[in-house]
Formats: sequence, C-alpha cells, structure tokens
Amino acid sequence: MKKQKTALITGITGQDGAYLAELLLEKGYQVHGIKRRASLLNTQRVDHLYQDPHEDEIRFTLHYGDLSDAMNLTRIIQDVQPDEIYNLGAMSHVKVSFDTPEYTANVDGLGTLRILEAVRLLGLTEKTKIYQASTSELYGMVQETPQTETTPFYPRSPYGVAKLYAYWITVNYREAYNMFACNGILFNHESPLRGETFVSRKITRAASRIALKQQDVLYLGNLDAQRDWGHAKDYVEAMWLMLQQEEARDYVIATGITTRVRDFVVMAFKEVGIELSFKGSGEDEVAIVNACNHADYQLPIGQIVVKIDPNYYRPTEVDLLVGNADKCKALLNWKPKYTLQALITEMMAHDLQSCKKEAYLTSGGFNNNTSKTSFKHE
Ligand code: NDP
Ligand code: GDR
Repeated sequence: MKKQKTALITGITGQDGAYLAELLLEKGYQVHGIKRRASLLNTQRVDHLYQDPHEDEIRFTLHYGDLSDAMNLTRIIQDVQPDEIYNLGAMSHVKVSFDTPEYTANVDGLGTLRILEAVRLLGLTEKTKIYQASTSELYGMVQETPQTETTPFYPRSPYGVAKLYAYWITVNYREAYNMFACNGILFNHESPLRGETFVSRKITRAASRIALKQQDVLYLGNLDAQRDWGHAKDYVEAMWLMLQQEEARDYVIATGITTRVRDFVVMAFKEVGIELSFKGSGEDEVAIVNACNHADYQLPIGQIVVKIDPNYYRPTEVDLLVGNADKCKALLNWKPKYTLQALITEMMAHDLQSCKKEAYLTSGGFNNNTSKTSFKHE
C-alpha cells in the first residue's frame, strides 16, 4: 500500500491555500496548515474542510503560527515531519506593501528563509520537498515579453523585492544543501475565493452590486495595466506537480494571454447584460452604461459606473505581464483548463449570488451594512 503523504501549508486560510488543501485532501494527504491568530476566526475559506479534533482519523489540522516566528515554525515542522511544504503565506497585496515595506520584507522574504533553515536544522533536507510561492511581480519593469524562467528580474514594489529575496534564497538552499526546493513563478490567478481588494474580485463584486443597485460607482486606479489572469484551481495543481518530479526546478505558470484592467471591467459587466463604453482620459476617464440587455439588471443609459481614484495608483507600477509556460507544459504536462471568460463567469455568478443574499437579509432587517459606496479600503 502507498504511504500516506503529509503536507504543511503556510497561508492555508488564503485563496491558494484553500484550493491546495482541497486538492491534497482529495489525493489522500494528511494536511497541516499554519493559521495566524486574529481576533476573529478568519477560516471561512477552509471551514468546509475543518474536522473537529475530537473526531477519529483526522486528516486536516490547523496550527497557530506566523512566518515572522522562527521558533514557532521550527516546532511545527518538527512535530509534523512534512513530506512537502508549500510556503504560500505572505503579505500578498502589492499596493499595501508600499505602506508596510518592513513587515512585507520580514514575512515574504525572511519568512521563506525561516522555513528553509528550519528544514535544514531539523535534518529533513532529504525528506522534505519545498514549494516557494514566487511571482510574476519579480519581472516588474518590462524587459521582454512573454516572460520566461530566464527573463531578468526588475521588481517594482517592496512586495516584489521581498519575493526576489525569497526566490534567490530558495535557489541558494537548493544549490548549497542539495534541498528539493522549487520556485513556482505564478502569474495572477483569481477565483471566487480571491481577496476582495485585488482588482479582479473588486470588479466582480462591484459589477454585481451595481447591477443590483446596491452600489452606484466603482472607483479604480490604473485601467491600462495588463495582466495574465488564470484560475487559482488550475495553478495549485501546477504547484503540486512541481513537487512530484525527480528534480527540483523553477517554473513559470501562466496562460500566455494578457488583458487590460479596462477590458476585464467590460467583460464583468457584460455578464449581467450591461454594455459599457469608456470616455475621457487619465484621472477623468469614466465608464458609462450604453445598453442593458438583461431584464433583471436595468440601469439608466448614460449612468457613470466606473470612475478613477488616483489613490489606487501605485508609486511604481508593473505595466505588462504575460507569461510563457512552455517549460511547465513540457515537463509537468500542465496546461490551464479555465479561460479568462470562464473565470469571470464563475466569479460573477458567485458574487451575484452573495449580493442577492445580502439584499435578502437587508429586506428582512437583518443587515446593518447598507452603504451604497464601495468599501473603505478597496
Ligand atoms: P492570500 O492573500 O489570499 O493569502 C495569503 C495567506 O498568507 C493567508 O492565509 C494569510 O493569512 C497568510 N499570511 C499573511 N501574513 C502571514 C504571516 N505573517 N504569517 C503566516 N501567514 C501569513 O494570497 P494568495 O492565496 O492569492 O497567494 C498565495 C501565495 O502566492 C502568496 O505568497 C502570494 O504572494 C503568492 N502569489 C499569488 C499570486 C496570485 O495571483 N494569487 C501570484 C503569484 C504569487 P490571513 O488569512 O490570516 O491573512
Ligand atoms: P497585482 O494584483 O498587483 O498584479 O498582484 P492586483 O489585482 O492588486 O492589481 C492588478 C492591476 O490592477 C491595477 N488596478 C488596481 N488594483 C487594485 N488592487 N485595486 C484597484 O482599484 C485597481 N485599479 C487598477 C493595479 O494597479 C495592477 O496593475 C497580484 C497579487 O496576487 C500578488 O500577490 C501576486 O504576486 C501578483 O498578483 C502576481
């Protein structure tokens, strides 16, 4: 009989952590995750996987911990003795990293070192394989397109710079100590579980709320940025595949197609039959309603539904990302199943449903949040 594998996931309460935990449980793994202590539980994305510790045959276990705490990480790794570690934990918001640069460096950069060093000090280098959540933000300033594993890095945010350290310390530990440690250089990937302040989810939530007349306007920053957007479900599969190989390597994971933020907006509103056109330029650009083709979602023609708020601009921006995942396709036999259209359809269906639930609660007098503006920090 095949031995059951044990995985440890940092960032298990995040988007990718939740999809990866689900995938590994399906594959028969024992799954351990590190969860930060917060004043609220914050386990919504994995609540459906949770098992009461008093049950028999527990396969899903959460441990309190933090990537800034080396002793805590070392103890958990010693207790769990993982076959595979997926280091997904991070302060993952590029714009917020300009507000919290030192914290981001500590968690996203040194946090990776703490994991690698714990595995080394505990004598687990031959047993434990490590996946490091690297990012297309490493490319930053455009040097060449599409970006591949050999494209030079030029990060453009404290987040990108912290992840650059994490990338290289992973390579260094692989070369210095012969550890099985891989970087997945993942391009943007989204889902209904995406955090609400990333642009994709901010747009699908706002398009749903605007169609249901729960919100009037969506405020955005740079509409010209181009991103290579995939689905998180496809991307966690690639993470797993990387650790099933004989040799540890670094791989780009991407769809190879890039889309402007502006076009993402158009596609999202189209899901509710609302056709938009953009007028003006720079900070004065707006999107107005041209036509409403769905009987349930009727807005006045000419209503402004998108405006620019320069507060969402970044001090330094990454203009264009588009990845070449040929290496991953050739060596891991991986390719994305979702198109951007299918991703947006799924996200819109999810957000419409949750907005309708919100409206139902409001009409029953059970909802205090009836604000018609977008949320404060989106
Ligand atoms: P999320 O922001 O959804 O999740 C991040 C996770 O990290 C959360 O579980 C969060 O916990 C946890 N975390 C944050 N700070 C700490 C800390 N100090 N100690 C321990 N855990 C912490 O990110 P994603 O799931 O989207 O991304 C997963 C990883 O992949 C991240 O490292 C991200 O930088 C990277 N990445 C993501 C891409 C994407 O497009 N999604 C693309 C390329 C790389 P809590 O829930 O408590 O906040
Ligand atoms: P990104 O994702 O910075 O690429 O990092 P995000 O969705 O935040 O931004 C994508 C692009 O949209 C532009 N934009 C806005 N972004 C946000 N968040 N809010 C806005 O209102 C807005 N308006 C325009 C941004 O300027 C940017 O160009 C994500 C994260 O998941 C990282 O952790 C990961 O490493 C990279 O993807 C790959």
